[in-house]
Amino acid sequence: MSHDPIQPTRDDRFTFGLWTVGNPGRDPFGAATRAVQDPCRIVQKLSECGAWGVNLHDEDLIPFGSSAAKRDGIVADFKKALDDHGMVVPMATTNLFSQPIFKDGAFTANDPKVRAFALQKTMTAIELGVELGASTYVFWGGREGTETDACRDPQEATRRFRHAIDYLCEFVKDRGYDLRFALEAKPNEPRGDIYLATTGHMLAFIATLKNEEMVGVNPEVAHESMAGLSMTHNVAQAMEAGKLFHIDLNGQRIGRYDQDLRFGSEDLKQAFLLVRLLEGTAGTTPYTGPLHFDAHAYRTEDDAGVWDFARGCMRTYKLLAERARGFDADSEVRDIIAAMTDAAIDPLLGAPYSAASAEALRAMPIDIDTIAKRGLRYERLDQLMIENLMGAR
Ligand code: GLT
Ligand code: MN
Ligand code: MN
Repeated sequence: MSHDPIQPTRDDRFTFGLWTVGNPGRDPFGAATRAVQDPCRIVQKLSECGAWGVNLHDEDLIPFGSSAAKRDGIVADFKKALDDHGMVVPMATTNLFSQPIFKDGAFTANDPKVRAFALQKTMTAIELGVELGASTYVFWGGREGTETDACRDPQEATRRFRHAIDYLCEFVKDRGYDLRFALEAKPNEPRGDIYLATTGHMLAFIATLKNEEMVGVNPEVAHESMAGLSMTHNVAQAMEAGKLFHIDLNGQRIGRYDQDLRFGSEDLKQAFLLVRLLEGTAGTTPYTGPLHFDAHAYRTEDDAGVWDFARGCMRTYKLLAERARGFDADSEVRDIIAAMTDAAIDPLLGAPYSAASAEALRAMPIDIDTIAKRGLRYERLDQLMIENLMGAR
């Protein structure tokens, strides 16, 4: 059999949530089109497809309200499946949105009993995640929002959310767990408006936490795109701040509901630029954490289509990584980018402020007319990217 260079392997660090490939195709307008799958079978199938790991919410594995004995049995079977199929659980999270008690939010709900229950549920779910080996814990506050802002002061919501994250950081420290938190933003859906709507909001919020170093972000392509923003810019800001703890890869068209489509199936150019950034093919520091696909197969698919979908996410990522390496090795691309450097001025701009450096900078002659007239060749650069993407280079 010939070697397939885009066949996913464990070394690629690809992961899927149980809820992603396990999505039965239910939507607000229609019932499930696929059977609910056993989590152990998902582990086996993902392993066969070449994934490295599987992520979960507490309720993806343990049905809400299960007895302690039932829970322990499920966990034992799941651990065995992980071992049998060489799979890991790098990330875990809490379902704080499905149960009706969370209709007004979880950590930000007005009823203190709901907030207390959200903390109880999360502490139990953190124990489960740690037991399964997770080192990242995601917080996606899908219900932390409003339809009517008359119900609470949004400033109070921020304070409540901060209290919950501060409290849970202390819980993790108290237990001595090796666990970091990753906050995931979304602008709306299922609530009319969700607090801390984008990754940028999350980064600003994290700077106000007591254990700031334990908390980073989990940006999702679909969620940043729903807000009309550039996923690549937002991920880059998180990387530059040392805060990209996790990532949710999928596909989305701007202006729609949260589509969670197969990675790279929409806006191929943005997907390419994102992979280029994550892989650091332009010479920047790469992201080395899990590459998680938070997406699901079209509702039209049967079981076979689900695994086509999963393989598609991983194969597209690998193809884009290969394309990005080719693009950044292309001498014409390198020449266009290198033309922006200036050996005389770069060292001066790189130096910290001093009275002497400021004087040197201010004395530097700059021919503004020539610079303003010069074409930057970005049209050619973008065309090179498109031709590279289309396999013409
Ligand atoms: C839910 C949501 C995702 C989050 C998951 C983690 S659950 O499917 O749509 O974006 O990442 O809670
Ligand atoms: Mn989504
Ligand atoms: Mn997500």
